[in-house]
Amino acid sequence: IGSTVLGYPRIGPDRELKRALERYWDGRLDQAGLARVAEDLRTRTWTELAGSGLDSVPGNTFSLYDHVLDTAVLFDAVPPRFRELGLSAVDSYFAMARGHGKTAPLELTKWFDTNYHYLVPELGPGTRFRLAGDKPVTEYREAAALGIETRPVLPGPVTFLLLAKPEPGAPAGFTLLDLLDDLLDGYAELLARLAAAGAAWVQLDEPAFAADRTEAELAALRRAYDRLGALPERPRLLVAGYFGDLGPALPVLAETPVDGVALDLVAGGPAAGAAVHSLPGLRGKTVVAGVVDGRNVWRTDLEAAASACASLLGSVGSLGVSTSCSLLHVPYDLDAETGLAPALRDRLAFARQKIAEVVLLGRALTDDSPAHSAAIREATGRARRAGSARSRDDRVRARLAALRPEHRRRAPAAERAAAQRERLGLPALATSTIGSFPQTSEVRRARADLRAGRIDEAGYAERMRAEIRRVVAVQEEAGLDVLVHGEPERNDMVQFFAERLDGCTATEHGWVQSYGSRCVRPPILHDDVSRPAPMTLDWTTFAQSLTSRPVKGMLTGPVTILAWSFVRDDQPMATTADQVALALRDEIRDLTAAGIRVVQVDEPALRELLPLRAEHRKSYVDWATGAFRLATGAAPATVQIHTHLCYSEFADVLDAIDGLDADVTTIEAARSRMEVVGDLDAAGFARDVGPGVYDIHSPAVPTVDELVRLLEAAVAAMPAERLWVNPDCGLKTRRYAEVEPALRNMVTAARTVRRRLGVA
Ligand code: THG
Ligand code: ZN
Repeated sequence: IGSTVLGYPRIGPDRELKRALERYWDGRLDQAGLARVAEDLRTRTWTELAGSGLDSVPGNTFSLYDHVLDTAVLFDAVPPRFRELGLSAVDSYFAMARGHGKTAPLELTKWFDTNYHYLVPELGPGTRFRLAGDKPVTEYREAAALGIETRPVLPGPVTFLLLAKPEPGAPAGFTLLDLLDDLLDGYAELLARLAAAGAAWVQLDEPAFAADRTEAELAALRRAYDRLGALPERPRLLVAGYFGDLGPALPVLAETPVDGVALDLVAGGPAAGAAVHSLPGLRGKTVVAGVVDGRNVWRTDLEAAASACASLLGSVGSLGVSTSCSLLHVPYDLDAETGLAPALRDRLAFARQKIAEVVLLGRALTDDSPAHSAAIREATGRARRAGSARSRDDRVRARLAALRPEHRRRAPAAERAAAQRERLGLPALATSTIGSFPQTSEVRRARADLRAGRIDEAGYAERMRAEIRRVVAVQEEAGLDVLVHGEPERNDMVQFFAERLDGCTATEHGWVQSYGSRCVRPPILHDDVSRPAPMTLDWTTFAQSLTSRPVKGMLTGPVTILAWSFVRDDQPMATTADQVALALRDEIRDLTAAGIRVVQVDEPALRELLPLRAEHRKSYVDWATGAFRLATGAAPATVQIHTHLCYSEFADVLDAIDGLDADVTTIEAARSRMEVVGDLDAAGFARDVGPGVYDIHSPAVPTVDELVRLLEAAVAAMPAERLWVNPDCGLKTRRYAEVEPALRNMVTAARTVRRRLGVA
């Protein structure tokens, strides 16, 4: 295999696919037009990868929406509700991704611990896999016609099953892995077709084995690759396990007849490489060393990477070199980023630059000519000099060094609750919202006008204040108890803060696919972080000046800022998180000094960063909750700290949520009919909870009756005095025409239930 990458971005260097998809969905582009954009992107990708000097070019990395959905459709795992729609193939595919009329889409969920989201296949005892499509074969042939040999990449069969979920109504005894043999028939047929088309290698991704797995799951891995490896007509098989150390899965794979394994030596750490030496099964196989970080933006220390590769040489049949995982998680090209400070730019590598690093490493490994080692030495010297030019902020360092446990500790929760009751005077079942209000076209236009220089800062601020006046008026009219300013001034809840912190840089073109056509631009946390000036104070105090009701200060928490950024890798995450936390702590101090009585610190990503292996869990929960408590720890007992989490399955993070020690936690609950409230209470969670009473992802306006029923379910599970009433999440993506009646109904429902309970 030589030098390769495990995968590549597909949204397009200028987000061509995003724009084509959105035009197609709007009816402004036809199927042929969409297909032309897709084909053009594939051609450009293959041409670039082949032209860059990689020995092996990955194929089938293109997707119109998501590669897991592609695989489900490929093997005909299409739930009946989509078949019944009678749509064309491509529209049926998009219906699974986005829903169609009243037909709900597949669930979208996190791709391991990255910021990418995949669609969860729904499988049941009646699922009959069969090879129903030919995307990997067609794309293999398409590349071959351009003279480019590719290595088709697909999720492996075991990871595919482990990422799926039982369809609604599946019987209790149903196990996804029961479907393995049937699915392997489909993979076997596909491999035969790829072999017939001429494919020399196929890459099957099994990242699920970077997480803890049961014996049964390891046995399934063995069965799968014993079976696929034994096929008479097949391409060579490369099994890729990334996002961590494969642990006990590596010995399993080493004993199967697969031809190669790709290891993540970045996330897997030194243990991942060391394991190779003790496995005689690998001596006859290709081992692809993933030494270039595929999901962060730092330049590689090539000398260190080359020696990590070299240390494997005696223990493997043939050595390849690669990125640690697919480059899907980094932006395309650093060269597009013209506004970066040169000292920062010298430290960075995006997808295109990482390919060049892999090529250089591959050449040095296969040919120890002095020219190659000189090139490695020169690049390493440059990367190391750039890295050491990092600016140190001694003030921040001194503050970190002086931290004591009491900085992360507030007054006891009961004492705080009493002080806040007294100061805020809120009723039971107090009503509020999560923070953002609709981002109207006027708000977006104001931002564009500011960027284009059509208005100045003062003109922009005036337009934002006008929007805040409207947001406050809407809430007073609806009768909400705790108000927000609506966040019209924020583009993205992480980027907004990144743009205002020192040590942190937002990019202009660094788009990374989040799901489907949606992208984010993760900021880069590159130096010691500090807050040069208040970030949210003016907007919040302006809103508070308009009303006597409490207005919440709105901040993004340290864990979420890290989770949705590219974070420096030269110090522990915990240290960077504490630096961000200190900046937020100062912000909270300013807010409370200005009379703000409630501050919300959102941590929607708390769960996303949970380590894949249980052994790393405790240290994560410790630093994550520690950073949150450092951010909020200076708030007096009379100041109420809220937090918001964007999901309802928190059984596995309950200790972390508890560890945040927030006074009020708002969560998603409407779709689970408030079940989570009882779960929280049963688990001994003793502080206030705001279960979302309606789903903001839908434009439907909830009726008062519906809301009353949900609230009654909630008060049956937890005392009304500890319950809050709020929507599921922010209202940014909704329209005022939906938001106004929904909030009015929500307040009416809360008042109705208060009356019935006889509580004030
Ligand atoms: N911000 C960041 N990361 C995130 C989220 C976020 N990761 C998880 C989750 N939220 C992902 N969800 C979304 C939802 C919407 C969009 C992106 C990710 C989105 N993006 C716009 C687009 O692609 O058109 C671009 C937004 C922009 O202009 O900045 O709509 O909230 N960091
Ligand atoms: Zn949310």
